[in-house]
This record gives sequence, structure tokens and C-alpha cells, in this order.
Amino acid sequence: MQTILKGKTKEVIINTGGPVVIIGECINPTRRKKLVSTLQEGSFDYVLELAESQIKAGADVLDVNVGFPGVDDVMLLPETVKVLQSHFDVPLCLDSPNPEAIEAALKVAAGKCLINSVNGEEASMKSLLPVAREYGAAIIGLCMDEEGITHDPEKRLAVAEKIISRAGSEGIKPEDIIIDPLAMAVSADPKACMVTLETIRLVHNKLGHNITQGASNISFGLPDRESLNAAYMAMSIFNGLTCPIANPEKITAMVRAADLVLGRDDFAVRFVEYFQSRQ
Ligand code: THG
Repeated sequence: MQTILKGKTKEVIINTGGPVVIIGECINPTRRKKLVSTLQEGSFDYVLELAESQIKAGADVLDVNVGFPGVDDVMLLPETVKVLQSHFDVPLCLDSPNPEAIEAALKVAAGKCLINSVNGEEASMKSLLPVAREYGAAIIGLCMDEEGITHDPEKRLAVAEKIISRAGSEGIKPEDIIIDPLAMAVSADPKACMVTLETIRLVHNKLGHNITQGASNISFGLPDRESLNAAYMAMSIFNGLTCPIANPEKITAMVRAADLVLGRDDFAVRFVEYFQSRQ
């Protein structure tokens, strides 16, 4: 299955058979005070810096989250999208819990965006699926609903199936739905990673959809997050993860290595190119 996203002109194809597509996570106020302060001053310079450095480091798509307390992201998200698209051609992943901000951003965005995210709750599906359909956007479907986040992979699969079926009846094609099995902190729950890895395997084998997840979620509260994230990411890719949301500075080398190991990089062309670009 292929999910196609577009910037102004550039197409990015996410294929369930790989290679892995990287969604850069860094335009996000979590732990980035400078992003909040510069945006509060009305400056997009730092957003543009984050975009450029992530693209250089291997990001194929950029996640854009500008939500923080006291901000009106119904105004700020579309403004940020316009500024980013006037400088860069990569497709954007619009990351906001506010459906109005998502819609306002889609109104001004060129190409084909990814909505981050829709979940299995009635209110979420009802407000966002018609918007996705109207603007021709793809969606990320989170494996959670009114019952919360289950620890049973089969139940997470069932939530994914519910979102896919409901989206289908709203006129959204299966290939435009990327499933997020929900990566959670392993410090808080020793089984957290295994539940998600099994969900990835089930979604990949039974539904055949593209799969994303926040790559650094699992390591919250632990030292040496990079090693932990890399181990988890490699196993996730083997099970069917195709488009992680991650810091490209920290993940691209490992992703190129995983694609090579999995026979998706003939003669190690991309692996070597990336290595050389970092010298
Ligand atoms: N699924 C979906 N969307 C998501 C997430 C998900 N969006 C948000 C989040 N999870 C993914 N994005 C981030 C962004 C920033 C950080 C973590 C996840 C973060 N970064 C630290 C920093 O910048 O200091 C450290 C991370 C690092 O650089 O290694 O806190 O799960 N659909």
C-alpha cells in the first residue's frame, strides 16, 4: 500500500514495503523554550532553522506543532504552514489536538498534508474525517478511543479497524490512513514496548496499512535515550513501521542501516550517501 503526501510540488511516497520515511519531530514546543519565545515575538526564524536542519539531516516530511498555553493555534498553525511552504517543498504533518486549527491550516496549505491525528473517539472522527475528505488530506489514526489506551494488541488493532472503516464510509481511501499503534514510556510500564511492537505486527500483517509512531516516546525518564530509541526503532521497522516521527539528527543513520539490513537499499547506495553527507 502506498500513501502519497505532497508539498508544493514534491511528492513523498510512503510504501508499506519501505524504505522508511522520516517525519521530523522538532517543530514542537515540548522541551523547546526557544520555539515558544520566538513565536511569541512573532518571529518564524527559529521555525525555519528547525525545518532546514531537519531536512539536511534526512527528514522527508515535517511535523508542525505550534500549540502551547496562551497561543491561538487557529491563527498560528496556518501562519506557520504558509511561512514553511514559502521556503521549503517538503510535505507537512499538521500536529494539533484542535480540529479548528487543523482545518484552518489545511485551508492555506499547498499539496497534500497529513493530519496528526484522528483517534477512535466519536468526537474526533466526527470532527476530522469530513475535513480530511474535503481537503484531500491523509490522516494518522491513533489506536485509542473512549475506553482509553488498552494494553491488549488485539484491541488496539480493533480500534485501528474502526477508524479505517469509519473513514471509508466518509470517502477516505485506505491508503490515506496511517496507523499509530501508540508508543508509550517503558519506564512507566515494562510491557509497553512489547504491546506496541505486537500491535505493529498485527496492523502490518492483517490490515497492510502504513504505520507511524513517536520514536522518542518510549524513552521518557531514562538515560541514554538514543540507544534505547535505536533498539526499539529497529525492531519496530522489522515489524512494519514505515514512517516514524523522530528527530532526524538522531535517527537517520540508524534508519538507513535498517533499510540496508532489510534489503531495501541495493548496493548500500543510500547508506553510504548519508554517511558521506555527514562527514
Ligand atoms: N504520535 C503521533 N504524533 C506525535 C507523537 C506520537 N506527536 C508528538 C510526539 N508524539 C512526537 N514528537 C516529539 C517531539 C519532541 C519530543 C518528543 C516527541 C521531545 N524531544 C526532546 C527534545 O527535543 O529535547 C528529546 C528527543 C530527542 O531529541 O531525542 O521531547 O507518538 N502521531
